[in-house]
Amino acid sequence: MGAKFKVHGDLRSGNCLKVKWVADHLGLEYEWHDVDVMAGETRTEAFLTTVNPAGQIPALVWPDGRRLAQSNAILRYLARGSVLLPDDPFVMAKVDEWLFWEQYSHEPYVAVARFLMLYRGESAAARPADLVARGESALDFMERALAEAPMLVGSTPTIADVALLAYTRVAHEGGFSLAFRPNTQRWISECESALGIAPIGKKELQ
Ligand SMILES: N[C@@H](CCC(=O)N[C@@H](CS)C(=O)NCC(=O)O)C(=O)O
Repeated sequence: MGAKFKVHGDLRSGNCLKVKWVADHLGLEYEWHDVDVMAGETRTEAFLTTVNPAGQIPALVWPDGRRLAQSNAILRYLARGSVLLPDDPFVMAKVDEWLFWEQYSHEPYVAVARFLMLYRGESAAARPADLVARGESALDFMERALAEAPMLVGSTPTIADVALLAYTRVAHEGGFSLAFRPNTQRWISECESALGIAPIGKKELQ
């Protein structure tokens, strides 16, 4: 894997936790550097020039100056050659299918609703109706997929599961309920157990 890299991230952010979970599960050596988004730390001149010109976390920086951003691109890179990203071209493409879907059809609704409530202190009732409808629809889509198969791709967790786990397990913090989504609840518990992540808890999944 090469030299120890630095992960710039925030442990409250699902996008950042994805990276931590994969690095920890694979036993990679890294240094974690906490970044406070709400304090504007991703927009300083130093951050933009030395970490990520796009002003976002997670972002990886290597001692030789190489940098990598976008959570799912980072997952793909860190997990290459491991059980989390099987080496079969079609399986890889199915993993990518979920990674792109997560960033376009799930995270912009489920994670943004959480941001509004958790970071901005807004109420569930104040969430925009379209955001709620799209978030519910994303969670329904996952519930249907997980009725058909143990994991999103195949029978053991891949980075597709890691990417979707990040904001799905805390969907309640964005005002969504998993109470009537038993397949999703089962999948969350199995992913947490397989990845060695402390369980979010039954109450939170209701
Ligand atoms: N598509 C990006 C999204 C990254 C993102 O939205 N990061 C947030 C924290 S979760 C951030 O850095 N926000 C700070 C800002 O935009 O100024 C990814 O998957 O890494």
